[in-house]
Amino acid sequence: MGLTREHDAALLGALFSARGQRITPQDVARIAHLSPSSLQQMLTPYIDAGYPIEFHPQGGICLHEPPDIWCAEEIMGRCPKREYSLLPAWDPLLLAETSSTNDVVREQARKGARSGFLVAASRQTSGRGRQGRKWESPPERGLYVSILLRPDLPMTEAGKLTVLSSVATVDAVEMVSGLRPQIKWPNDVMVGGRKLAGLLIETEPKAARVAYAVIGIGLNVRHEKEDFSPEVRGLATSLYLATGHLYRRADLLVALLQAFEKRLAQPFEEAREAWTASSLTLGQRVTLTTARGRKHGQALGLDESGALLLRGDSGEVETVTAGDMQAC
Ligand code: BT5
Repeated sequence: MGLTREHDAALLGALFSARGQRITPQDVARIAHLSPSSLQQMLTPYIDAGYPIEFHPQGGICLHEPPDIWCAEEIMGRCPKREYSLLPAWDPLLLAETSSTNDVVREQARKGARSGFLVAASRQTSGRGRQGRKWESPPERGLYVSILLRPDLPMTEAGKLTVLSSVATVDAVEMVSGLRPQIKWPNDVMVGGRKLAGLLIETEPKAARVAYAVIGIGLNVRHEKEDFSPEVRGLATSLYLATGHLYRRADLLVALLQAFEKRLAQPFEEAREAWTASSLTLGQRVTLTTARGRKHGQALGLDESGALLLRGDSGEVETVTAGDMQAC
């Protein structure tokens, strides 16, 4: 590896921005601020890891379409901090296997990790949904990622994070595949009526404000039908099943981080509008199952804090912050 992780990241970022095209070593060196002579040495570990980087005999260097591999330097190099970003630079930790990426990030958050720290794993052995439900996380099929944020928000507005994160997930899927999924309140990302992704957002309060939030996203990327259990198979889909194309998980992670950075920097109103435009259930009659029982009514939209507005059968409008929704 090179002098620092940042040098390597800049180099991979430069190669990815010219993906599939031949560029001169001088160009790469100029973008990544490296001497041409150090390039080959720096790139060897990445070539050994499986990145198809070719050095041409007459000079020039090319990154061919890479397989579904990733490394932190790729993610860092392709997601440099944007000028408008409210976050420090992304700090990815990529694991082959873990229990739940949300648990790893929570543990690091308690130890003081900063906003922008994130963990992605190729496999989770105890991937979680809400209320103790399971998130099926077979190896190298899905993107299982948790992002640490330390937003300056009162707990009463924590619902905004679900809205922002759902919209960023939809943006990322569209950026990579051209497919624009729909959002089913509160945390499902759907394609053709099936669940493509789910979000698990865990917030830690401190004096009525959000001390930190862990944004967990599970996105089904390369699953075949048999990769889902029989119970989930009929309800779930993957980008492969929906499009016939095997996308790289790293490309989706990069798109997700870029979308996140953009949405976080925007006024919440823009995310709310995007959410409304992508909503599967707005305007419909729905049944909500909440901790306080079942409610029927019409889903009207989101309020300024990100909570759902539901018009009950007797006409009264109430705000709901958690629950499960079913179309009637
Ligand atoms: C969710 O819960 O949809 C949140 C899923 C969050 C997963 C991510 S992965 C990275 C991070 N680390 C974690 O441990 N979790 C987060 P919920 O709305 O409760 O939905 C759970 C239900 O979805 C299950 O009961 C199944 O019916 C269904 N399900 C399970 N695995 C699925 C999959 N891979 N694709 C689609 N549906 C699934």
